[in-house]
Amino acid sequence: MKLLLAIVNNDDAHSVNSSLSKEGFFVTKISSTGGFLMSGNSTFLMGIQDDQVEKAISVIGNHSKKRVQNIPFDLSHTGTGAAQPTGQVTVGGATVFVLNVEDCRHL
Ligand code: 2BA
Repeated sequence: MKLLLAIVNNDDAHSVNSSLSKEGFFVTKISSTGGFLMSGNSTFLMGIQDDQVEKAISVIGNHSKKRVQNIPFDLSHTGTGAAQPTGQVTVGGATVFVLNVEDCRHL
């Protein structure tokens, strides 16, 4: 068994969530914050069988778009405090971690 941790843009979260559920996956969605942009994203937790990993990743990938986002403030912490865009980064589609699960019990 595996645990998938998938970090997804908030704008894609509803579509990813409903598509995974429709495909029969059990999903937990957690509200999270990216450490670099400090903006909200969504993290999905999914306990799944090994042979379902590629299918789950494919569903997530099909509903997660890449976006170019402005860096909203000075991340170099030079102390200007200016709320000016200082550049752009490409965010997403999704970042997916696949972890081995030793045991899982529904009690
Ligand atoms: P954030 O940390 O807010 O990062 C947003 C985007 O900023 C990243 O997009 C990447 O393009 C850029 N970025 C992040 N850290 C950077 C750095 N130290 N220097 C330069 N650019 C940087 P994605 O790579 O698509 O990541 C989207 C979100 O997924 C991230 O939001 C973070 O919440 C999560 N994430 C991505 N890689 C991760 C990792 N290795 N571990 C934990 N979380 C990760």
